[in-house]
Amino acid sequence: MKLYDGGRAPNPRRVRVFLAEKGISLPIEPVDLGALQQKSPAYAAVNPLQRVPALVLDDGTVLTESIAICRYFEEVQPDPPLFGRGALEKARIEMWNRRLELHFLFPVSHVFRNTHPAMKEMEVPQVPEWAEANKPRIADFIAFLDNELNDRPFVAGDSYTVADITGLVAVDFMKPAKLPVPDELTNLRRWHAAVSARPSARA
Ligand SMILES: N[C@@H](CCC(=O)N[C@@H](CS)C(=O)NCC(=O)O)C(=O)O
Repeated sequence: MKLYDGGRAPNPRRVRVFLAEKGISLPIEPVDLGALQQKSPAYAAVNPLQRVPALVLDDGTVLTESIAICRYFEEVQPDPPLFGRGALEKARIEMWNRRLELHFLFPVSHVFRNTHPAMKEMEVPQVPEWAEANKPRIADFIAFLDNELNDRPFVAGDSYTVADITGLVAVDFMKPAKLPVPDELTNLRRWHAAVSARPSARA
């Protein structure tokens, strides 16, 4: 088994944090996105979509999509349960993870990819107007999230879940995207400090 990783890029980091929370370690093969190694014929043979992460199982099966990879490991090693247990809890965690992906991580990624000079060869064409269009959506969503975090310690409830991982990675990715986290979002800041203090956040 081998995990193709992408260093500081947010989606591979989601998988690394997830694995750290599970206490799972496996061989990691770095893919140098800065050198566009994801577009090399060797890596394109692994993932024709030329994106990381990708997990290759011992029988040669390739899994891509961060959450699909996380779900695989959740089934292989259910503890701690990061996608929840029982119908309602699983649905609530899925809801929050999707909300954070669609309304937070992906928009932050659009801002970064469409404005940062280092992304010129990956995001073709870069559309700065699309970055601008996403900025107020991000601001609205983090204000909403801040309000939600008023009455619970974690995004989806009382326990740390995959939704917190998506949120942690999204907040951290705001920095290179040059997006501010307003001081007044005190619940968001408290939650971010707590999830950042977990050893898994260093993954
Ligand atoms: N939906 C995919 C997204 C994968 C993705 O976009 N990965 C980025 C790094 S965060 C990438 O490989 N970018 C390379 C490129 O755009 O050429 C997932 O969740 O894993």
